[in-house]
Parts: sequence; structure tokens; C-alpha cells
Amino acid sequence: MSKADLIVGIQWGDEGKGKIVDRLAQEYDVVCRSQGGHNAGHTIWVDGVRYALHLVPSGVLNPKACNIIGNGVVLNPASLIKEMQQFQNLEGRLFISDKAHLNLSYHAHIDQAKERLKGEKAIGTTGKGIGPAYADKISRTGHRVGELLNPLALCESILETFEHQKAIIEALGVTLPSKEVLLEELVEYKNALAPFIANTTQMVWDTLDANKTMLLEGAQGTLLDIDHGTYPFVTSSNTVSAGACTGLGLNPKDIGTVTGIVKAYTTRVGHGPFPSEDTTEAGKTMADVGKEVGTTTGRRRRCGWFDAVGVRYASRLNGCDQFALMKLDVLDGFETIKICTAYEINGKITQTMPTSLENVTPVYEEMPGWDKVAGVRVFEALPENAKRYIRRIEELTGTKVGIISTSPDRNDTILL
Ligand code: 2SA
Ligand code: MG
Repeated sequence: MSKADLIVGIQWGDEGKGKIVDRLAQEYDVVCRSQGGHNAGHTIWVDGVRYALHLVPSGVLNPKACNIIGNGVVLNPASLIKEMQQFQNLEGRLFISDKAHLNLSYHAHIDQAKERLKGEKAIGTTGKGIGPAYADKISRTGHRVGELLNPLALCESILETFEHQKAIIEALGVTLPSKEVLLEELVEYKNALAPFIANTTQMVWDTLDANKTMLLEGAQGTLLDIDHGTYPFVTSSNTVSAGACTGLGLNPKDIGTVTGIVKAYTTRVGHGPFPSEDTTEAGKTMADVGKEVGTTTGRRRRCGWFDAVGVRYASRLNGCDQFALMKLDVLDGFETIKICTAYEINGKITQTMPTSLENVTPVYEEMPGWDKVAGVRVFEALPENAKRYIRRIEELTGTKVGIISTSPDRNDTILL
């Protein structure tokens, strides 16, 4: 029986999972998404054509791979249908769990209204309705993808939920769709998606039982995890490796190699604490050179130095076997490079991740920079200072670096 290999973001998302997953997806029989929704996003270039992926797993670019959207995902049908239009012949190689929860347009309206009301205390969400859709799921007032197969019954059930939540929804100033509009939408979704809805739990088991290879593609990053991240500035799903089990119906013994995707520096999009943030020229250079702009919302990402405390914590949470160190080339040309090795909290130095990152001052170590790693494809050819930086990251985080990326190009990847 085979095991499922896992790719997980180690920081606040956008570590460059897309490049690694795209590369690996060529080798796997089945690629799965287990959490998040269309808040996730990455761009993949193949033969000069740009593909934007939000909900569809990256295996879609490998004609031989089968793709599964698991029960742990919150699914926006309109977004998925639009995304599917980029590809041909998806029937038989894309499956959506009938247990995944629906994320409909009113969820986005509620998300945006709540953010507006919070004003300065806003989370900085993507505004895609992720929180409200998961809230409905946990409150047991959600609706699932399988219900799309009977649009009239689903429509009536949603209207009944609206009735119970009317006061809250009205207080938020959100206008709900009429029965006619809602039903028309649901029928449209059913017509487009019915052939793809399946019992994916049995499917993932059958895949492993048949000794086929399976890749689980994480979305967002560990520090955005609803339980273990920088709450409340987090997303609403479990982004850690354990979330991939519940989000697909796998058990912990089904998991094989866990690869943590780590950026050579740190970025964060949205609000919330970020100890190693650099608001000077250095951070600006990282943002410009690294093209740090959100793929889903176009927001500029905040940038800063590598935070070994956060990364070590994330590695332990996920059970990482190795790291893929991404975007090392973005640090090309810096005279000195800083690494956050510890936190100072109320005068005390600690290397343990605190429950809250408020009031944390980063403790830095400085290392001499290097000229250029961009385009290097063998470890030996890296500048000595870049090699030292990588070794130091391994030492501080207790995790070996198995993959190094030296440019966005698929081929500029060093495998150790
Ligand atoms: P939400 O919308 O409820 O999940 O937002 C809650 C927090 O989670 C953050 N978040 C993300 N952070 C990085 N990348 C994400 N995906 C897109 C991308 C984001 C974009 O790939 O660039 O385009 O802006 C992602 N999705 C959610 C979010 O910023 C909030 O801090
Ligand atoms: Mg992204």
C-alpha cells in the first residue's frame, strides 16, 4: 500500500508551493487539495501559457494525473467553473467531494461586511467568504456540494437558514438573493459540476490501496492555521499537515514524505504580527525583486527576514522530512543578510514560539551576503556565503534542506 506525500507552506503562505507542486505533479498519479478555498492562488506558466489556479489541484496540468478536491475545502462553484474553463477534458480526472462545503456569494458579502465593520481591527482577509463558509460548517448550518444534485431542495434549505440568521445578516447590511435568483444559480452549478461530484474518501483509499502515488497540496501556510497560527490573524482552516488527513479522510499512517516549503526570507499578506518584518529599503527590495503581490487579490505583501523561530515551530507541527528553500535568488546582492534566531519578550530571550507574537522583538544574527545564485542548478556552484546561509537555516530549524530554488524557472532547481 502506498502513502500520500505532502507539500505544506511553512510561513504565512506564498512560499512558492506552486513551483514545487507543479514540478512534482508531473510524477504523481493523483493530486489532492484538502483545505482552504479560492483564497489560495498560484500562477503556473507552461509553454508560454499562463494558468491561474485557485481551487483546482496542480495535477490538472499533467494530462495523466487525476485531481481531487477534498471534503475539507470550502467550494465556491462560480469560481471553480470559471477556473475549469481554462482546461479541456476534465471529466474523469477531476473529482469534488460531495462532503465539501459550499461557499456561496453571500458568504463573501458577509466576509467583506464584517471586515468593514472591524475597521482598524480587520483581519485583512481575501474577502472570498472563507471564514463565513467555515463558520456555517462548524455551526452545522452549512450546505454541502452533494446537495447541489437537488437544486430545489438545496435552495429551500438555504432560504430556511437565511430565515434563522436574518437578524444577523441584516445587521451586517448584506442583501440576500431572492429565491428565483438563488435557484437559477444553483441549477447552473448543478449542470456544470454534477459529473465531477463523487465520494472522494473512498477514492483516496482506493488510490493508496492500488499502490498509486498521491500528492497532497497544502494551501496558505502554517502560521495562518486556525489553531496553531497567529490567531485571530489566520485563515479559517487547518493548514498544518494534520489538516490534510481530516480534509480528505486519510489517517495519519497514510502520510508519507512531508516537504515544507520555506521562502529564504519571510512575507505576509493581510494584517497581524510579523516580528522580522523589515519596513526599510531592504524589505522594499525583497518585495520588488521577489514580485511580492498576492495572486488572488493583487495586494502587496509585507516582507522581512528569515524567522528561524517560526520556521522551527512550523517544521515540528508538520513533521517535515525536508524543506524546499524557495526564492534564494531574491537575496542576491544584499551586503548582509539577517536571520531572526530568537525572540525577546519582556526582556527574556526565547527560541520557543509563544502563543502570541504581540510584543515580540526579534533577535538577529547577521551573515555576509553573496553576489548571485540566480539560475544556479548544482549545490557546488553556489557562492560559499549562500551555502553557509543554507547550512545555518538547517542548524537553526533542525530540518534538512532537500530542494533549493534559484529562480521561478522550473529547471532552476537544485535537488540535494
Ligand atoms: P481568508 O480570506 O479568510 O483566508 O484570510 C485570512 C488570512 O489568511 C491570509 N491568506 C493568505 N495569505 C497568503 N496567500 C494567500 N493566498 C493568496 C495568494 C492571497 C492574495 O496566493 O497570494 O492574493 O491576496 C492567502 N489566502 C488567505 C489573508 O491574507 C489573511 O491574513
Ligand atoms: Mg499564493
